[in-house]
Formats: sequence, structure tokens, C-alpha cells
Amino acid sequence: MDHFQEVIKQSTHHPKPPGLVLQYGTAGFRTNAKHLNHVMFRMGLMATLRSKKTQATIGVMVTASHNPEEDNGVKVIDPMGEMVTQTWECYATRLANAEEDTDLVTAVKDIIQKENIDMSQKASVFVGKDTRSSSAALSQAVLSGVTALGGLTKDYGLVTTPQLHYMVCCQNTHGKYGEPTIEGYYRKLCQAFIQLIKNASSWTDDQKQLWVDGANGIGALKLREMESHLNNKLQICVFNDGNTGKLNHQCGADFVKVQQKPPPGITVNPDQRYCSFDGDADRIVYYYTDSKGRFHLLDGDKIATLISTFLKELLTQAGLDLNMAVVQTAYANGSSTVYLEETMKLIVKCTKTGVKHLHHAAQDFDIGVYFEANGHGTVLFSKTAEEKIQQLTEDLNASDDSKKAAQLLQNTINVINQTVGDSISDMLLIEAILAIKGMTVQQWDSIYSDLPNRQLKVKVSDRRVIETIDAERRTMSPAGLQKVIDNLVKKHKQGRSFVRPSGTEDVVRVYAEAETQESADSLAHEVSLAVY
Ligand code: 16G
Ligand code: ZN
Repeated sequence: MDHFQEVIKQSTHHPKPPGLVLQYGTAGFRTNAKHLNHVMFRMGLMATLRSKKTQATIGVMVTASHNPEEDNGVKVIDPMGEMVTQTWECYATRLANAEEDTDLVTAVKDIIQKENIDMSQKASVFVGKDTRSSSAALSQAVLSGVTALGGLTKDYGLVTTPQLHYMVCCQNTHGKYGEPTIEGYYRKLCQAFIQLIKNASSWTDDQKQLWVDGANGIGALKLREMESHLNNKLQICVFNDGNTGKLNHQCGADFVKVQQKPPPGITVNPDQRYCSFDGDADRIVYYYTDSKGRFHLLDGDKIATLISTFLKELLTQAGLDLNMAVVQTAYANGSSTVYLEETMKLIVKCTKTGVKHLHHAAQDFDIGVYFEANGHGTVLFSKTAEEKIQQLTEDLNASDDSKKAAQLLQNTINVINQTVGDSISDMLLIEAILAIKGMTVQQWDSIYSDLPNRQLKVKVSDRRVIETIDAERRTMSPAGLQKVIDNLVKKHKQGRSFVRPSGTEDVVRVYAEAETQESADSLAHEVSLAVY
């Protein structure tokens, strides 16, 4: 068959380093960029097959998110803008590790047969890349893979990960979700933002100002592109904009969250709002320093709390009977869970780490707010929820109050990127909520107080011996480990701890929280000794 000959021919330009074994992990493939050319070509092949199978456009994003500049990676995006399904993750791993040309063709044929793919179907693949120096060549390799199997490509060039998810969803919903262009994305989000804050108590010029750490990456670039669409309603001051600094180096959401401090080199003034994006702009955390110079982090848990509180108030005001839940992972600060369940009376679900798990769980509700503590998250609205909200905005018999609430809900739907966590979209929603509520970042922070916590990593000979259950909150093996952890936890007031093998690094992660920082630190230390 022509296609397979073409695959073999083109594949010689993207040779696989012999013996190299990679796995499609929590967020795709991720490793040093020099090992990835063949993987990119093969993901181009896979996306084409997936497109033929689903008869829809598929996305391929070249990025390694918050990893260092010398790494790169790739994520495959399914028709509705979500992460590719699990069965296809296995195909991805198989394709990436196929040793030579014939093995590669066998792997391709296996997928065609298992999935019963009609190869005469058309295929269409959208490709995007982040600002890494290796991304240009790697995204070319993806494009070659698509072409080798006769697929059509659209190269979006430099985009954030969530922008590419958005384009794929727009394309496959025939414009119902929006226009599949960068301009269309800015227009939709910014118009919704402007509508949201239309009746907000007026912000002073100072309050309109938001300082954004662009992680020296794509987010910074895209914020600048978006600026003109905001009609000066928000003044975004970007630092770590990539002009001098290195991508993700001493900056970005991951740095700020893990180090619990602002990126060096900027003066964090009290009473100003700051936020940090990560390298592909799908995560966001906020922070400020108080008058005593103490640093305060508002992570994904605080963001989920702000958003779900806002939405719950609107639902009550609108008189809409829609169920809402907040989805978290084991990393969610214990105080946030207690606050959401006991004070807000919201349903709280806990899933395994990794966006796809949270996303999936959030789909079970009319409104599902999901956030990982690290700042990745969004809000999902069911079709029913969207319809009921829409109807209420048009209901001639509805009270002004409930109509106003419905209108705000409608604009919230439009400002949020429902396909995946999105720094830009989350930022606009958070800014709008603060403006509408006339809330300062300090007031937001004081909704509840985080329990002191500590994260550690432990290097072990084989991290896979650790098996977890109960959304990673408990270990099942090695035998006896959980009992030891339980006994250690008992020694600390408000203590909680868990361990899990990382999905992105060859380490075991340890999390501990307790009443005081000292206690959290020693609990984390004791548990890591038990793992070692
Ligand atoms: C990936 C995940 C992120 C998760 C992290 C955990 C996506 C898009 N990203 O970056 O959600 O928090 O992995 O890493 O799913 P770990 O397994 O090394 O702790
Ligand atoms: Zn990211």
C-alpha cells in the first residue's frame, strides 16, 4: 500500500535512537528534546489515524509545559478538546517504541485493525507549539507524520496548549463553541470578560492592575496579543516575558507553587496582585505579600473556592436547580476541602492526579469545578446547565435579579475555556469575580487559612513498587507501608500524609500537612524515611 511505503520512506528522516523506551505519561511524552524527533513523527501518524477513526479534527501540541527549556514533549488532543482517550495512550507508547521501519508499520497496521479504521476516510490534524528552541523542528516532524498518512494539516504555530485545545473543539463543533482562530479566541474571552465586569463596582486604576509572570514562555507572548481586545478594562503588566530570561527558569507557576516564594528579580509590592503562568499557559497561581513582607500563595484550591463560591451565589440568585461539585486531588489543602464541604455545603470529589482524571469526574455534574492545587483547572457546564441558563436569560417572566444572575452565568460560560485548564481564561474569570465582588486579593485569601504543608521527593530503586488506592490517598503495596504512615500521622495534630509514584519523574512524591509548619515538615521527613 502506498501509505505504508511513504511511512517507511519518511520515517528514515526521523530515526529512533535504538533501545530508547518512552511512555505516554500523565500528560503525554516528555523528555530531553533531542530524543523526541521520531516520537513527533509517529504522533503525527497516530493523530491521523485517530482523526480517520473519529472522523474529526485531532490536535497535537508540542510542549513540555513547566519542564526546563532543553526538554520537550507532545500531547494529543481528542475531538472535543479533551486529552486523548486511554486506549490510544497505549497505542502512542507502542508507536513511539517500535524499533525499526517494519515494526513501525506493524504497529500502525495493528491500530488500523484493532480500531477497524477505514483508511479512505479523510483526516485533519491541528498542530501547535510552545516557544522552546526545539519546538519548530519537532512540530515539523509531527506535520510530516500526518502528511505521510495522507492527512491534512493546519499549523497554528506558536500557541498556548489551551488555545490549541480550544481550536480543536471549535472546529469539531462547527463554530458552536467559537471560531477556530486566535483572534476568535481573544474576541470570545475578552467580550465575555467585559460583559462580566460591566456592572462591577468601579475599580480604581491601581486595582485594574495585574502583574503577570509569563514564565518566559508562550503565555507572555499571547497576553500581549490579547491586550487590545481588553479595551483597557484590565491593565496587565507582564514580567518574565521571555525577552531576557530563560523559559521556566526561576519563574512560572510551578516554581512559585513548589518554592512558595515569588520569582526572584521582581519586587512584590504589598497590596498588589500577582500571578504566574507555566511554560505552556495551562496553569495559574496568584500571590501577594502583606505589609509585613510575608508571602501569600493563592493556589488552585483557593481559585476553586473563589470560583465555586461565585457560581453558587449566582445559582441561588437565579433560582436555578443545578448540581455543582468541586473536584480535587489528594494534594488539595485539607482546609480547602473542609471549607467547601462544611461551610459551602458543596459536593467535593477527589480523583487521582492528572488533568484527565479531574476533567472526567467533573463531567458527572451540571457544573463541575476542577482544580489541581498546582493551578491547573477549569469549570465544566453540562448541556442541560447551559440550556437552562440560556433560557433564563430570555425568560420574560423572570425577575430582574434572577435574569441578571443568569446573564453573569452565561458570561462565565463564555469566558472559561471548558476544554482544559487555561491560564489566560482562568485569569480573566478570577479578575472578573474580584471586580464584581469588589474583593481584594487579601480578602480572597482570608476565605480560609491553608494548613501548613510540605512536599518532598524520594529517589527509590523502583518507584512502581508503590501502588496506591483511594485516589492516591492510601498505599496498598508495599505491604505494611500504609500502617507505618498511619502511625506517623497520628503523632501530628491535624496531620495527613500520602505517598505516590510520580507520573512525570523517576521519584516517589511525599505530601504532608499538619497544624504547624514544623509539624508538617517533620511528618513529611518521617514518611519519606519510611518510603526509602
Ligand atoms: C502533569 C499533569 C498535571 C499533574 C502533574 C503531576 C496534565 C496536563 N498535567 O503535569 O496535571 O499535576 O503531571 O506530576 O495532566 P507528577 O505525577 O510528577 O506528580
Ligand atoms: Zn502546563
